[in-house]
Amino acid sequence: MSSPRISTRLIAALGVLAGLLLAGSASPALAHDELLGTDPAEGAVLDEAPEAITLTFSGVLLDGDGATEIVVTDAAGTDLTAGEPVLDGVRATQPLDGAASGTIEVAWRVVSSDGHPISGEFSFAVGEASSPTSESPAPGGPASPGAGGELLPVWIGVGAIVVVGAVVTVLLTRRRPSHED
Ligand SMILES: [Cu+2]
Repeated sequence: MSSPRISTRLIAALGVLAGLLLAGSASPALAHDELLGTDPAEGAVLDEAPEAITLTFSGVLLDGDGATEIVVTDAAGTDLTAGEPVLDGVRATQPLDGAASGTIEVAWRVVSSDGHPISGEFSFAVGEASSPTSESPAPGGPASPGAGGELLPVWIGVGAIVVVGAVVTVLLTRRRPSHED
């Protein structure tokens, strides 16, 4: 009577393994909305400071307390924003005070239509790019934290294989003595 019970355990263990592998391989980043474009565009050089910055995404952004944050600063770190960002469907608009020059950095964070926050940054220039900023690109770049986060599900999958493999080995080893009586 012990053989059918072991088979059931084996199937259960393999089911858990399959579930963990599926969970590990499904990349949550695929479901996120993407930033499709900005106005001004990344790297643009304008004659005058814009009155607002508009970000356009691939999905309708979720509103909420502090959900949308757009930080706009000049090379000296001065805050250039005028009031709160305004959400309109797939667009987020941040009004500016309109009196800046040099390189202007924009760091944004919004809540994707799937409920997860996404963020990024870009820069443009008014008049002439400020030399300290244009000569020192950020080391690592914005892709580094995302790449590290993607590794976690892979290690969960590898851990699951090791654990389930050990369980299956124990079950198969135990099966032999009971089979002989
Ligand atoms: Cu998501």
